[in-house]
Amino acid sequence: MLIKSRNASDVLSSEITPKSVFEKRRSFLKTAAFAGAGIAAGALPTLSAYAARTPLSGVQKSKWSAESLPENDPITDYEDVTSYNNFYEFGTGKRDPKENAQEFKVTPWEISVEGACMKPGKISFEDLIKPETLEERVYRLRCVEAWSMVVPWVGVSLASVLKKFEPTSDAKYVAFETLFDPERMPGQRQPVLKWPYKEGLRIHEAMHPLSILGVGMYGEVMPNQNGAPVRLVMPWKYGFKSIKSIVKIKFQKTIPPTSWNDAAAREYGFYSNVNPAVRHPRWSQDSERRIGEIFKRKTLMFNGYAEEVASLYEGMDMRKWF
Ligand SMILES: Nc1nc2c(c(=O)[nH]1)N[C@H]1C(S)=C(S)[C@@H](COP(=O)(O)O)O[C@H]1N2
Ligand SMILES: [Mo]
Repeated sequence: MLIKSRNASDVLSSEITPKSVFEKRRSFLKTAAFAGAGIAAGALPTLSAYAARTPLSGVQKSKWSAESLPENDPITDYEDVTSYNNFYEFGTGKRDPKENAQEFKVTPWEISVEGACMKPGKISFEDLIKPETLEERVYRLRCVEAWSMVVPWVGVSLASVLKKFEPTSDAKYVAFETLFDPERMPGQRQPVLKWPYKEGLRIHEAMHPLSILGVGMYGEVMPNQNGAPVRLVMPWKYGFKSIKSIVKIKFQKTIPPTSWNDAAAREYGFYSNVNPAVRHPRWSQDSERRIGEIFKRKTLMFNGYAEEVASLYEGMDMRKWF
């Protein structure tokens, strides 16, 4: 068992939750079947415990803590982040994923890593949640539909995972795919998108220190509706780049097709960097509504991460490469 003492300054943002949420969680822990002496001391989530609200242990604080955000940028309520979702595999309504994804079994789970690399292979969910590699990253995520949220994600650096497979010089892009299983993902029985959901990044974007594979939020395993068990989190890009329930990662020389670009190329480009200056053909992108709030906020270039990522796009015309 992993017991680690921490001093007050090590406290994770996810541990400083609003009181109502904290009380709810505590009463949940009391009644949950697996609640026992081991939990607070950091029991690893086991396969059988996954479906419930299982705390993740060994999560390290990162430089992307809640304190690193401006004061007017508080963490969004757990309730809002887990009940207002886009996850078309479980329905196209914002409330559908929470309702329809509860029975979705995510164990066992493996991601196959293939293509232009020296060591193709697989990553299991257990490999990803090894304590000490997990970090809390409090990131904003902005949907192309002009709403946003601030979430204490738990994840691992995408670069650190990808490097283990030793990508070759042909690996110019990285392609990602969601699980395809219409039995378990009822939304895939409708032709709303070309299934499975696909996304892609340029290798430099994938290797950027801000890019993570998210395995949890608010100190717990990823709720099903938010993309369990593992999803991308790309905070400077529109939300749809943050592909959920990933089963395949492929290094490749050519630009990967992506679901939203396939569906509407005029509206969704490959890069999809958050950019208040470039309109969506049907609406402005210069402001956004934080879920749980009434008044709109101004949208920031690269969603507020310009200092970290602008250099990736130096010399590119962002209107052309939208
Ligand atoms: N597989 C898959 N991934 C997906 C989506 C989806 O429909 N299917 N929706 C995307 C969109 S549009 C957004 S805004 C984010 C939403 O993440 P959230 O529900 O955790 O807020 O997930 C993205 N990832
Ligand atoms: Mo989105």
